Amino acid sequence: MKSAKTSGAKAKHKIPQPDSKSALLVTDIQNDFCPGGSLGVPGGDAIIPLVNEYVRFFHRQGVHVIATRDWHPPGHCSFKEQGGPWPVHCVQGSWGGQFHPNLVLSPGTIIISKATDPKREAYSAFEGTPLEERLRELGADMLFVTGIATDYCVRNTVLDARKLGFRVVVLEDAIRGIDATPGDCDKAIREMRAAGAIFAKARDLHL
Ligand code: VGL
Ligand code: ZN
Repeated sequence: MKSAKTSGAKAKHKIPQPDSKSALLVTDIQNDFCPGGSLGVPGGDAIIPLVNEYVRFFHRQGVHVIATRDWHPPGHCSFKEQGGPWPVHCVQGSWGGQFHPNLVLSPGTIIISKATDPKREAYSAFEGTPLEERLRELGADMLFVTGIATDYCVRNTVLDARKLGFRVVVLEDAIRGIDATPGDCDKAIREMRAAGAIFAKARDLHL
């Protein structure tokens, strides 16, 4: 990133650029959320090359990189076998729970594990985790968000971040959703915008 030049075409309102008070959130890029996984999101793996670019770029800028993972114990309440809505996925220590092998995280990436309580569903990366505390320690006031799934973890994490007073930029070319009911992702995007999240693409950043 060089100096802040406003690229004429679509600078309706200025897209905030990452700085040392920003964090990049890489949400749940795990095998089970990618094609071939038990809860494979169509195109879930297709965002990985761009996510890797964002990670490299943000890391070079001194931005903190935080990777979240859905990290269920066996028998978690979100599984169908327990009466929940989902197939067994992202079980602690399993292949499906591992980050996708194509994902390249930066040295020093902070890992946040979520939904580890067998009796509680938690889509937001803030729910029952030290994420807020970590961000406050780092002095981060702005989050750039990538990952899976737009209509679950990304949505809930973004809405919580807004409630907690963080500025949020959703990197819309690096998120993918489940869309179990078609329209879920669009609805989630509307809700995130209504909550004050800004949407940006790679070309809006001075990469
Ligand atoms: C998620 C479905 C089931 C998510 C987690 O984090 O987006 N989605 N468990
Ligand atoms: Zn889950």
